[in-house]
Amino acid sequence: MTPLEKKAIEVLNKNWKGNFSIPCENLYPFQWFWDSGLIAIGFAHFDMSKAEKEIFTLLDAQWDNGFIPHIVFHSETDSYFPGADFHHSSLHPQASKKYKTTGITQPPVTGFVLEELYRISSDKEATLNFIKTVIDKVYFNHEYFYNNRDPKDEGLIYIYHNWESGTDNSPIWDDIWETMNPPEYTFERRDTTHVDASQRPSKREYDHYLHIIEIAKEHNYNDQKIAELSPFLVQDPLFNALLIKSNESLIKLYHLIENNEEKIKQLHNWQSKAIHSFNTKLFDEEIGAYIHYDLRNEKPLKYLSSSSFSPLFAGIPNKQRATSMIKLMLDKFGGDHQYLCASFDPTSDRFNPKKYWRGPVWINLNWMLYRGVSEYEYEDVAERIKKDSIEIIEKNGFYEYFDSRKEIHEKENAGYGGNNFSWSAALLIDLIR
Ligand code: 9WN
Repeated sequence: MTPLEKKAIEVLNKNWKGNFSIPCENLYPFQWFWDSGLIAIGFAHFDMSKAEKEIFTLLDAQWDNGFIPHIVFHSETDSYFPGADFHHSSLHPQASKKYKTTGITQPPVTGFVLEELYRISSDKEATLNFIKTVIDKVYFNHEYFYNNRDPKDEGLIYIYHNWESGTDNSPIWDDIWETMNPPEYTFERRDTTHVDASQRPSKREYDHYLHIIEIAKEHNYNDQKIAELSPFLVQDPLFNALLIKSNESLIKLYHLIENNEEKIKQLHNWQSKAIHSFNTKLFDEEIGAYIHYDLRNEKPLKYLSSSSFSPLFAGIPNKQRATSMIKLMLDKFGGDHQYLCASFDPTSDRFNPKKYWRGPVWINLNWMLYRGVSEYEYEDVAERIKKDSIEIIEKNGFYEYFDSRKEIHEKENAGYGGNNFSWSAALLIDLIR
């Protein structure tokens, strides 16, 4: 085992809290939805029982309507804002009675994570037995999305908050902030006591984030009301690609489990509608990749980001389209002076290589792009993404995000946000195994 892998295992074990993991100390002291899924992939390589517990605990916080929250508040610490009291998700009649949670969700990774656990497992029978105990919860979560988050029956799910996207302060949302004018709230930021403020969202951005939640709270987190009233209502290509990828995994796993014909049929129905809409509505010919759609203001958000390439991970584009997307990625994001893959278009004036989702490289997106590009058999590009991911971690440590400009890494530490960050460690393990 290499020293880097050893260190990655240490990071994961340190962030393990008995039944679940935190993304990192201080900055993120609770359990997060998509973090948990990706962390389980890392654990699966050396401690399957932790991988299973991670997923079990996450799904234990599922609401009675199938919704899975983006944060499960396992402790009372006030070192994170906004905490459980602000979110007050128990206003929703079907919210978890067992855990305090948020009333927003995150990208639905759980389906494909279960398939990853099965792929990695050296005891397939035991892992399939575990999967049998949780898979219906994941199916129920997908059913929740299609029944409650697709008002026009397009097979495309909306998100009603930027925190649901996982790519929280992407410059794409700037267009939506321009349509809003929230009050200037008084609150105490905690993130900027842990991390340099230049690497985090601004105070005004937080006003927008809080305002959307205030509106949801006024209506007890009722989905129909949110669809009617939320100023933020977006069909996000990353979120929808991960749902499609997870649907595909559920189909494969239900086949292995057997006797689930009805569910498999339903999953195929969701898939055909979703993939068709995705390829027509979310692909932008001019840009040459997938983009976000603003459902509230009925307009495409014409920006290129790492999310634009994420449909490769779910096998959504045909080979021809995939080929031109990969070329675009290399041309714009992959010059000799750049690490793949910046989170936002490096040629845009909204690009900021230090600020969170406005430009830095994130390991979770890199991992998805690596997997997607290799499925389309562009092994050299896949290897480049893998090499870049390992190199930035080797040079800086297991940070949350990294500067995409190579020259900065020669001069100073170019890892930003939280350190000893769980999914950077987990996915590094998967990349090098
Ligand atoms: C809000 C935990 C989460 C990730 C997100 C990342 C960041 C939270 C924050 O941290 O978001 O959910 O407070 O900034 O953007 O993707 O899941 O690691």
